[in-house]
Amino acid sequence: MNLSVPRRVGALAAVAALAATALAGSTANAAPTLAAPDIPVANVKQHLADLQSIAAANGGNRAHGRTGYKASIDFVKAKLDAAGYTTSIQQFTYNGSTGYNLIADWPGGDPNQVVMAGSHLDSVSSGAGINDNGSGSAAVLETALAVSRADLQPTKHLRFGWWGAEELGLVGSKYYVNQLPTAERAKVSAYLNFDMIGSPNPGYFVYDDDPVIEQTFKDYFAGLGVPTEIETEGDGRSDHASFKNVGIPVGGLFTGASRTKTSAQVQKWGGTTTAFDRCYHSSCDTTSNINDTALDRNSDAVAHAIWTLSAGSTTPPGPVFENTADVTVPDNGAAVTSTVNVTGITGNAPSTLKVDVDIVHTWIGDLVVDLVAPDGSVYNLHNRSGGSADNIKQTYTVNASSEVANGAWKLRVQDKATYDTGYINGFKLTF
Ligand code: DTR
Ligand code: CA
Ligand code: ZN
Ligand code: ZN
Repeated sequence: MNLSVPRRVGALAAVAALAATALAGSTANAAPTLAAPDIPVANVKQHLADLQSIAAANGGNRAHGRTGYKASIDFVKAKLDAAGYTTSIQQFTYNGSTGYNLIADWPGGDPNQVVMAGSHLDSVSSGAGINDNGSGSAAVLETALAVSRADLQPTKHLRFGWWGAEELGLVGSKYYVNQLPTAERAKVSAYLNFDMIGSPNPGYFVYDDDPVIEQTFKDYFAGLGVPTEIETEGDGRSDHASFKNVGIPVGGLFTGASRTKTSAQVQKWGGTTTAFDRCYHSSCDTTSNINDTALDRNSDAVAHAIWTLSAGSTTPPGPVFENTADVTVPDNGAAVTSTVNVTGITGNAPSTLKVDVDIVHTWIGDLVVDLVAPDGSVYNLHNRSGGSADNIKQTYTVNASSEVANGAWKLRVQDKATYDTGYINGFKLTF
């Protein structure tokens, strides 16, 4: 749950006021950015079908050094050329074979502020690589085509990349970054990476790297009411590492590979306590190895991030106040609190106050979690839901526009049932 509705006296009146305020707030405070169009998931799936056909016609895969990879590059390039992009193919050699990166620039925008999105186009040799990583490649391609259809004229310059030989060690993206002059690297304000975003048993993971990029994705999923988690094993695991290693701000999305989805994650996202993608690096990674909802949501999130981050008028997140002290929650006992003292903010809190909650506790169905404003107003965030799931690590968006911002804000946690214990690990407000 990402939008909390205050459980205050006169809830119906409050909800009505909330709805009115939220709409007014969203109109009044919206950053002047164009909304991204919906990305038709049918188009993305058609690209995946085409990539699978390419694999079938080229020995069953699209791996580095094989004919299926070059055919994939030519397929993507042709669509971008037809859509008005300035494309180039960068060759490199690895393991005695020629590799290829495809770069596509959308004409216009400030060349000194480049927003990049990329994905690796190669598969492993055992199969067609439709989730890994046809999914990322197809979503980035369709977003680039949507930019063309809209004839978007963003403030910043847009560049897209499809990388070779990622499966052999991020080879293509490393080559691209290494070849990029230092002065050109400095112009890249963001690199967004999409590697496996349609897993059949999906999770919704956001890379925990650049905070503005991370928040951009989190906001999108919060708007869908889809909870997200931080991608904990992402560092070094895909092409964003090549960019991060030279200081370029990075972010991205991921729906999971061979790791097993936990019961808590099943409660959150549905699915089963099995691998996020049981066909990871296997011959069964075909067009039937895709969850359409995940592919659709993530494709739309790609477009949202491209439109938002290239507009140049994104309102950066406001000040952050955090308390990371551990506070033990007594078993079936009195409520405890973690407090942040907010200072230096004029006026009221925003209608989209971000509340990051981190509670380590087994059986979260025991818990009632509230945000308590400085004047004592209570905003319920969690009320005994979640059953046997463990831990609450989530960002809630609270309409706190009726609250004065400065003062002592408290996260209040009470364990209302015996057995199962835990503690508040952290509490953060972003204004
Ligand atoms: N190494 C990627 C798959 C992968 C595994 N963990 C992550 C985390 C974030 C992005 C991608 C991945 C591959 O096999 O292509
Ligand atoms: Ca869509
Ligand atoms: Zn892979
Ligand atoms: Zn991959």
